Amino acid sequence: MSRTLTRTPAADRFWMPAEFEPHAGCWLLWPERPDNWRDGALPAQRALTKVATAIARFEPVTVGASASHFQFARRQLPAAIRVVEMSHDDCWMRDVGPTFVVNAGGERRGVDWIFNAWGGLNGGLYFPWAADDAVAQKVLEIEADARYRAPLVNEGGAVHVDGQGTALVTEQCLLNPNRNPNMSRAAIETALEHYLGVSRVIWLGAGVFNDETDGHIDELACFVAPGVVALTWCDNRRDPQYAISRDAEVRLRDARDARGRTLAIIKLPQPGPLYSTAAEARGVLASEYAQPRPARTRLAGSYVNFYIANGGIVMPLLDPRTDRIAANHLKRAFPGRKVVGVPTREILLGGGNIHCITQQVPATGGKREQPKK
Ligand code: KQY
Repeated sequence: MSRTLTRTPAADRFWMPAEFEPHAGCWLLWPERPDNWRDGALPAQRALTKVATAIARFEPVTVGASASHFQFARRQLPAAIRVVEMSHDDCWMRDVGPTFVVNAGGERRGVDWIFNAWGGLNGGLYFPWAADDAVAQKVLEIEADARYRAPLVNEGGAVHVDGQGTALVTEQCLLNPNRNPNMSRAAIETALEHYLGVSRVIWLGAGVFNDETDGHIDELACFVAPGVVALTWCDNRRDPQYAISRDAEVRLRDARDARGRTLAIIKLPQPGPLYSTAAEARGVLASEYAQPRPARTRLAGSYVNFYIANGGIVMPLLDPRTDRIAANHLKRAFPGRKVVGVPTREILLGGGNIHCITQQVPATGGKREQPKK
């Protein structure tokens, strides 16, 4: 049984490692709900199968599927991918799964954030979300990792770390009154220090334009190495993304990480701009329990939403005009890894992308260097 711990990761000298550190594997969830995914979720299931298959080239993959979808998911996914029965409200494992932490002795534990479907009854995306909120605990049971239940509404896609003491977040998301209305900026920073084991929080402003998560960092920017950040970029001054990316660039240029370093920035072009079509919108079931998905909605497409696997990068293919440019940037940023592109417009239509549907499980056993305060 997985133990629930009463202290904090920082008090126990645990911290969140960077995604580019070694993994034991990766978790995903099977997309199912017809009021978020068009055509009974079949196109999204096909896209997720391709993503899971691509990641499985590099590391072990587990997919959670509900009881009624288990057999179908099992048949669609390659045999090398483990499928386990797990109830959930949608498939955003990054946000509903645990945020793993490690210590210098190579042990691993998990942080289980309070999940409220990106805003609860004040702008959240669906109701109910209790099954989602139980996912992190179930994953930790299966991984046999001890659990910290954090007293904070948060999602894995709302935080990125360099594994050396620095976290990257957005004000739009972390300070949104629909997450932790009674916590000040300073209190949220302190909670991140306690639960991620960081000593420096770099605040960007808004997230990617029209991102329905209230501006998750994992659409806007991420660490590709200590001291190096990839940023969604837009050169068109008339596009609402222009000012957002520009502001993020200025803040990143002014920032110092936990070790006092300045940050190098890799600009990944924004795809599109991309919009949902009438045919895509028609396939989504109208429901009073989920937000509507009307046609011609601006999609929060971003190449920053890639997954870093052991020896590989699995990136979204979203626009033939920019896919290759983004892939070339990622090849240069990750010289030791193979960059694999997967068409993921069907995942984007549901509001996220490859990073949002995945959760890495850090490797155990090896010695790690504790970030200095
Ligand atoms: O950005 C993410 N980590 C998740 C996107 C969730 C979208 C919900 N429809």
